[in-house]
Amino acid sequence: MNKTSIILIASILSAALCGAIIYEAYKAWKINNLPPTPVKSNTDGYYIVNMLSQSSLFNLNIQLEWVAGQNFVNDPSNPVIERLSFKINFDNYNELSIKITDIDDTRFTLPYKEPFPYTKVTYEPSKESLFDYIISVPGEAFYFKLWRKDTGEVLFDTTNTPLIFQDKYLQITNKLNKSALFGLGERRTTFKLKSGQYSIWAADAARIDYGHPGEQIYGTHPMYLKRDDATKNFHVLFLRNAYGMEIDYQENESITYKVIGGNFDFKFFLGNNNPEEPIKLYHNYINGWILHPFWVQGFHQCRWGYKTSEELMQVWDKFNELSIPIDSLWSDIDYMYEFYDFTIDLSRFNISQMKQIYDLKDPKGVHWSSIIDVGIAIGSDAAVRGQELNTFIKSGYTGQDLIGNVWPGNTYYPDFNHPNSTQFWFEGLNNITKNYGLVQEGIWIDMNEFSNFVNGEVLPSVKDSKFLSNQTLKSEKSSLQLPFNPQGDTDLEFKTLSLNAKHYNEKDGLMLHIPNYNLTQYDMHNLNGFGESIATYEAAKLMGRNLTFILSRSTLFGSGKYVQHWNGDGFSQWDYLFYTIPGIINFQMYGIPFVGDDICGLNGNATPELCARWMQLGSLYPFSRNHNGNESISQEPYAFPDYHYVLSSSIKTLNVRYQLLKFYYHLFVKEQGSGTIFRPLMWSFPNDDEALNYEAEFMLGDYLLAAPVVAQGNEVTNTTGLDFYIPQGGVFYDFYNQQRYTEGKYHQDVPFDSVVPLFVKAGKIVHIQDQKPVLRSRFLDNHFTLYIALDSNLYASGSILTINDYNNDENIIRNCLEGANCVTIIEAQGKFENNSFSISLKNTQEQKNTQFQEVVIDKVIIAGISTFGNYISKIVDISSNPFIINKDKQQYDININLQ
Ligand code: MIG
Repeated sequence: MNKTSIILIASILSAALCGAIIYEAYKAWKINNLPPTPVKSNTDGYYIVNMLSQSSLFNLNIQLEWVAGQNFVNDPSNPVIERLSFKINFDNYNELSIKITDIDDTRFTLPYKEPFPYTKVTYEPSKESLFDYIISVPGEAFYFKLWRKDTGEVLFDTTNTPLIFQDKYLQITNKLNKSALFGLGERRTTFKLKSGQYSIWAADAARIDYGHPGEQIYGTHPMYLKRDDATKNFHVLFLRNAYGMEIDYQENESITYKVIGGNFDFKFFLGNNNPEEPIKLYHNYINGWILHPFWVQGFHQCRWGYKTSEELMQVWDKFNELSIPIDSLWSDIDYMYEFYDFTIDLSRFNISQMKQIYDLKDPKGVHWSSIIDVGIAIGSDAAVRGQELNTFIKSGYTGQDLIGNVWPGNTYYPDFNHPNSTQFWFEGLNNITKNYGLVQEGIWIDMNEFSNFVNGEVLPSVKDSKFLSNQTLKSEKSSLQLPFNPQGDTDLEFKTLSLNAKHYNEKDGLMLHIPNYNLTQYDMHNLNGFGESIATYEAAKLMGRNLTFILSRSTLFGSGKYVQHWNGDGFSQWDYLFYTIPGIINFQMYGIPFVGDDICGLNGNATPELCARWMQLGSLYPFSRNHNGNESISQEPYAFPDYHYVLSSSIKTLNVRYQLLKFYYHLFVKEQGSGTIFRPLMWSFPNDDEALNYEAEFMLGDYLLAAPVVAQGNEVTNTTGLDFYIPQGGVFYDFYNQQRYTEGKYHQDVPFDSVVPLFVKAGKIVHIQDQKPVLRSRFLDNHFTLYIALDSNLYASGSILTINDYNNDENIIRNCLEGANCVTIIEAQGKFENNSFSISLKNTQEQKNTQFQEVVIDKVIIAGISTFGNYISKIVDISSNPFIINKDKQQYDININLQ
């Protein structure tokens, strides 16, 4: 130990004697670390540790001071913040925050309360902290290093890398050990991230991110899940900052954050080798996610281009005639009058025809879901009302309502920080029911990045032009000169609003209020869709909805508390089909597990083969919707009459979805607002490195493994060779024929006309609907077959909801949510005795407050009965004397004749 450290510790001790309790003392070692090499002249300099300002039981606060180098040039438009505070907060033994701010903490920060993330846990004193750290000694160049005490795994290490903290440019580097990283959304890319530069800046775009700046898409999720190669432990690191940023990632080497505002506010969540643990902690931090109504779990048909109610009627008729299961038929922007929000074009949409399709009392009736764009058409009633309520974003040039241009021509954009915006939005949405008598049960909020067909805004001089040509654009240059562009060559105002546009910023701001601050789009851009999500949710509540379904394209950390999501626009191409899987998995981590992707693709034309494969895969998406672009050829399941396999496999695969519909929904209910549903293999097999390479396979909960075909096959044989993998130590049984699969690689020829290869994990029980086919979720009864996949101890377990009315939101809320619980655990134990085999079933309530309605088990499928090294399966019909679950701790024995 050198002299400086001794002095330091002595001073801490004397502070302790003065009454402060030192829990985590300032740990500093002098390691001759050199000041980092400057990157630019205005970063010639470095921060030194100045002094320890505070140390208490749960936090440590250190001051940093800027030391300018010889070539330092301070940029007055983007000055270096000379004195910083570096704070560590020990939130719990497995949660820690690190915050670097200006010394007085006056910069833009998202409030530490809802709707933004905040720490809810309190320190559990009985648990020893998993964190350990060092910080450089006073007078030395600043660095810090954080690691796991138990394994030594480094979690953050800034040694010898620059810390830059200017007004509009922040940079910090974390050196990485050998590891895999997932997350950093939103983008369409592989699940395991490759080295690259990843932008975060909400953008309306259909593309794949190959790791170049500007390839990101709609949402803001600066979190990653990291798997340490050596220990196979997982943790989540979240950067609590919604500014535009670029994240440079070098696999196994480093990750550098380059952010254009706010603070560095990092939060760590540690887990062991079950990734679900840190993810659940993260979800809890971002306020969890909400449950959707049951019907939403069904199949949805949509397209951009159902231009009349007659056309909707034809689609509906086709689904009915061909017995294709469906719960919702959607309306894209076509239904509106001149693309005006909150209107229906009555010349094309006949209300009585609509009411017939959407009459839920008719067994054939379906739910109406429809789109709302964020831009409010100038000239529409809504625009008048919005101006009355003074609720639009203001131009930074004119001070008047900012004018953009979207489908209806020129538009205003609601400022969802304005206190009147909730009322405005509620009135608009409510007008649809009030004026037309139709209930928009699924509310689809689109273009909410906010998307704009002109860059920035429309100048007042061209305000009256309805459709603008490129020449009328404001200017090529952004309204602000930026020291750094996180989108690379793409201007930040590209297809969105001017950065200098003004937001409401008074004490009663709905999302936030930053005192003495000029609040603009620069600060708020990534919050646009989030604000609209909250307003839509509030409006739905004001309209009396219980469980809500709001499908939002743009999301922020914490959006899952208000909305669900689909992954936006893609192309009808094989690579896009594959990328839907990592896309859906990513949103599990981002806390919006009910997510889907356009089945058969949006842009371009789907081929019959692609569409069949997409229907097969898509039937297992949490949110399962076939959706098409305006220009594309039809792609409903029946749209390829010359290729009958599209229809026939769609019906088969949707029948499987509906057989599993209550099981699938139960996975969401069981998680109680945090955690994941649709998972990579790695989640269930964290120790198997090979499993990381099979990104096209996924698991539903820890129960079912799916191996969809995502590549083109042979048009002569109408089959595709599928290679799939059963992870190490895994035993699975084919969902359809109970064939046994153990660890290893498999190859199968899968006909175009088929369902997704699906396997039940040994040791698990899956409940399947007996009834078949069921064409609407609301007609599913409460009779089930239990698929019991025995493990090597002849044991299996699962769970089931103990409610019998899934269609009644209030029933679900009362019995399953809000402090109630409706999950009962089902266990099965097999036993050989003399020459017979028996299975004993029993159920146990998951929590004391489990409510019991009636569930009937009238069939069991038992896989994995081992006799002399052979595995056999049995299907037993017990409907004459069913296992009726209506209270806790029931037992039911089945004797099985193995002859
Ligand atoms: O500028 O409403 O992502 O699903 O069909 C395109 C038309 C606007 C984008 C959505 C897409 C929707 C389309 N919309």
